Amino acid sequence: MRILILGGDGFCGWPTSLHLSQRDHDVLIVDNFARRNADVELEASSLTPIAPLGVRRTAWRELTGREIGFERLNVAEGYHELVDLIRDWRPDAVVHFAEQRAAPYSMKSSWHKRYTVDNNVNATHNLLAAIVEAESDAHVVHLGTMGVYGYGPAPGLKIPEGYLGVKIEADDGTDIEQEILFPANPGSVYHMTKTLDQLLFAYYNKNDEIRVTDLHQGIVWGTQTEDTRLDERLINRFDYDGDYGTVLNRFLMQSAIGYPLTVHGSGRQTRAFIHIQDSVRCIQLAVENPPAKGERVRIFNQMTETHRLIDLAELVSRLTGAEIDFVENPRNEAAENDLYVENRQLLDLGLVPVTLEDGLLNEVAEIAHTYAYRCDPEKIPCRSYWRHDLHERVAAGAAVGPSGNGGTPEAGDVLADETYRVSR
Ligand code: USQ
Repeated sequence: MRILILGGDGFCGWPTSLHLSQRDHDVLIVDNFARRNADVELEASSLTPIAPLGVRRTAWRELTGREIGFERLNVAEGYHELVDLIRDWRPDAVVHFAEQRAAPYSMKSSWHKRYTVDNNVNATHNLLAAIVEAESDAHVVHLGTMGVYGYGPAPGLKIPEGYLGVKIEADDGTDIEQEILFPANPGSVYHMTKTLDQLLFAYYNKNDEIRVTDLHQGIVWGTQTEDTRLDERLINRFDYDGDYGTVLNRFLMQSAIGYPLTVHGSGRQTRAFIHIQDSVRCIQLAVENPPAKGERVRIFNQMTETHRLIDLAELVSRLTGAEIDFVENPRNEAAENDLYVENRQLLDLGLVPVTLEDGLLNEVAEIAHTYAYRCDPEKIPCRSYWRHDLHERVAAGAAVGPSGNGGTPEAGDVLADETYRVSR
């Protein structure tokens, strides 16, 4: 198949590009280096030394003889270039990762909120409109998030794969049965953009019969896949900073440098997880098993296990001897929740998950310890606050960071929109 990978230089996009290329698909990456530019803005960088995209592609060609193409394009802004690309290159599938993906980044200031909405919603809508205009039959495979369901559904309810069966009582007393999109309940501006994406997909699927698979992915952990491991020039990124680092990878890195594990609030929040190797395999399964023309948007829950954060912290602590630090939660989220998730469809397509129990120690040894010397502990505290009152308390000098390791944020951390209007 000919596969366009929008956002193919990022944490999920790069290993997906390699995995699909390895399976003899013809891969073309589209990227505007927004993720690398965010590192420049945040003065943070991947724990692992990521090579420039040109070096990555050359290394892949030298090792495997396979070519991965590249087009530099901002999908949210370069609509006409995108139409031309789809018309000329004629992809069978488009994998869409070209969105700002960090919840804390999306909540840093009103500039970041507006950037996340503009970028994500326009990127998705431009793609759908471009497929129609280019008269393409490409299957869209989108990286959505488990966060569209929210973390407060009724205890005991198993979250279905996208659609909820409902019964409504009509005026004449009869029952009307329907399947509707599971009610959206986003927990950040970033997560909200993914719920908006769902409506765009539903509309274009109904009106133009665009074939869409929306993958509601949990929190990805791990760094390397069998392909990125082949050569250090192919290594995948590993984010540990307070904006882009996700919880389990942060705990692994923190344990490697002797930094107390930063558990937000009670630690009784339950979240869904998946290893990066399983993530790329799920995308391959979705690409190779497209929905039929006219079929409604297909939704898979792309996760393999659920855990409470405190249980993860205790597991990492048992394996490594790390201390646990309960820090005041910078987010506005439920202190505690249950999470039961249906994920049959990907298992039925043949997914055999990498479990946390099997892979965790390997990850600590292979990545966190090897590259610990590259860590800047200053970048570890989360300095993005969900609510204005917390912003103001921090501005007034209240300690909201980790109790040790100099994590107390400073007044200057509260970024006003003005700052970004001037500096951008
Ligand atoms: N958390 C901690 N300590 C930390 C960092 C985070 O306790 O040092 C907590 C957060 O408060 C939250 C949970 O861990 O309760 C998850 O936070 P996260 O940063 O690992 O994940 P999240 O912000 O939800 O976003 C990530 C990805 C996003 C993806 C999402 C899947 O950045 O792209 O969509 O995971 S999901 O969480 O299932 O919605």
